[in-house]
Amino acid sequence: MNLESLAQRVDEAAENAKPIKQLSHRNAFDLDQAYEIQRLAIQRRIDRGEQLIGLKMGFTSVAKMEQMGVHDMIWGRLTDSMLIENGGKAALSKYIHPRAEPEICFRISKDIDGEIDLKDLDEYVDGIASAVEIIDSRFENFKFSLEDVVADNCSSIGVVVGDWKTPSREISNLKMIQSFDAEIVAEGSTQAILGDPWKSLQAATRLAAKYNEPIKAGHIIMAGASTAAIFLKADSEVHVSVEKLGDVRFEVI
Ligand code: 0L1
Ligand code: MG
Repeated sequence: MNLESLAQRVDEAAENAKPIKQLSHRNAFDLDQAYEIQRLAIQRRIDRGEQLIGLKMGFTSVAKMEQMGVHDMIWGRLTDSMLIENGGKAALSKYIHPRAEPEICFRISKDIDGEIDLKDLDEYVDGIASAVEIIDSRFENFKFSLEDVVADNCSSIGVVVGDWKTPSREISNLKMIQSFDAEIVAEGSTQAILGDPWKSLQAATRLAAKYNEPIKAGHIIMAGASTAAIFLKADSEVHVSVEKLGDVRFEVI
C-alpha cells in the first residue's frame, strides 16, 4: 500500500473542500501507518509553505473514547493556515461540513523533546487561553474508523484562540459555553477534558515523543473538547466563553 498516495487523497480533499470515501474502505492500515499518512499529508502543506504551529488532542473525554472503542487519545498537527484571528471570519466555502467545539489552548514556552511529568509542566507553559476548534472530516457524512480519522489529521481545519492568560493549575472545573448568535448551543466543563486539561497536555508530550514530533517554544496545544461539536451555520457568530479564561469568537460567512 502506498501511504503517500493516501496522504495525497486526504490533503487534496481538504484543499478542495471535497469529501472522499473512507480510506479504510479499500485499504487496510494500522494506527502507526495512519499517523504516517497524517505526517505525509501535513508535509505536503509544509512543502506548500505552511508552518507547523502546534498540536491538537482529540478524544479527550472518556465518553468519546468509549464511543470509539479506544483507550487512548488521538492527536493531530496544526499549521498556520488553520489559524483564524479572534474576532475574525471563517468562510463556509473553504470547508466540507464544519463543526465547532469549545476548547482550552496552552502556549509552550520552551522546547519539549520527551514526555514531561504532569507536575513539571508549568515550566513549559507561559499562557492558557479559551479557544474554539473547527473540525471538518474529509470523509463523506463525517463517518470514519479510528485509523481514518488519524490519517485525516483528526479532522483539524481551524483554530481560534482567545487572549493569553497567566497559566494556572486550577482549571479542572471551568464552565465552558458555546453560543451561535447569542443562543447557547453547547455547555460543558473543563472537567470533561480528562478530568483536567493539564492531563491532556501531559498526554500530548507522551504521544509527541512516541511519534518523534518535537513540540517547540511558541507552539500551541489544543487540549480537546468538553462538549459535542456543533455544525456551523451560515451568517452567524460563534462565541465561546470559558470561566476565568474569557471569550473567543469568530464570524461564519
Ligand atoms: O476532539 C477532537 O478534536 C476529535 C476530532 C476527531 C473526531 C471528529 O472529527 O469528531
Ligand atoms: Mg477538538
